[in-house]
Amino acid sequence: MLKFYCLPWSRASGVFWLLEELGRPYQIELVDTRSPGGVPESYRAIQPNKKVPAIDHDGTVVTERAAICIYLADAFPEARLAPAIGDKRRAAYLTRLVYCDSVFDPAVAARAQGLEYTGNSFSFGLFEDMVANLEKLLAAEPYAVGDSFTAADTQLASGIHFTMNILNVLPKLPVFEQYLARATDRPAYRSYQAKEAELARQVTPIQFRR
Ligand SMILES: N[C@@H](CCC(=O)N[C@@H](CS)C(=O)NCC(=O)O)C(=O)O
Repeated sequence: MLKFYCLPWSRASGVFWLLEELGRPYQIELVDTRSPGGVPESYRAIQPNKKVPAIDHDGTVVTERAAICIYLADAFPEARLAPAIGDKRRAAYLTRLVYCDSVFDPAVAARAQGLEYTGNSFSFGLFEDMVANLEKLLAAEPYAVGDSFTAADTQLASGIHFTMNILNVLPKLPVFEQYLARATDRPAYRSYQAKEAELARQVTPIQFRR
């Protein structure tokens, strides 16, 4: 049994998309982190910071988006969403998948909050360096890792989509728009979107800061 602890339109979205890509049955557990009452303390036993996403695979709990994606893509190799150990592309795959959480997300969050800092003040470095890196990468390769779609793309494309089209923090560069068009033109993306929109009706609506 695969259980997915999630909240629609949140940092759980990339994992939601990945689960649809896997094509395996899974059960959704809604965790309404936006509810005025907050998340029950009991959820800390699953996710120590009471955040989403988390998964429980046959009793094994995995938290942190990058770890969840690496775990799932390796656990279900038939979905062909990760280069196998020993494959030369594995290094770039891990680097780019983890980059989404360790550099991209915090650099965008810092920019959104108007934080002023120098490149060596935080491990994620400067927003401009992150944008330049992704622009160069996606101009050179159609996907996060070469010619094929991997679990790194569910993270990178969902992050780019949310921060560029919804938060309006990431610049709308043609290379990002073209990448999004390519990466999201997939049946699993469409089914994930439909399911997420349906679930969004059952939880506290998302509010954006102006
Ligand atoms: N480091 C976690 C962060 C996940 C995260 O920030 N989740 C947000 C979703 S937008 C959350 O649960 N926020 C609710 C809260 O902080 O109370 C990961 O990468 O999995």
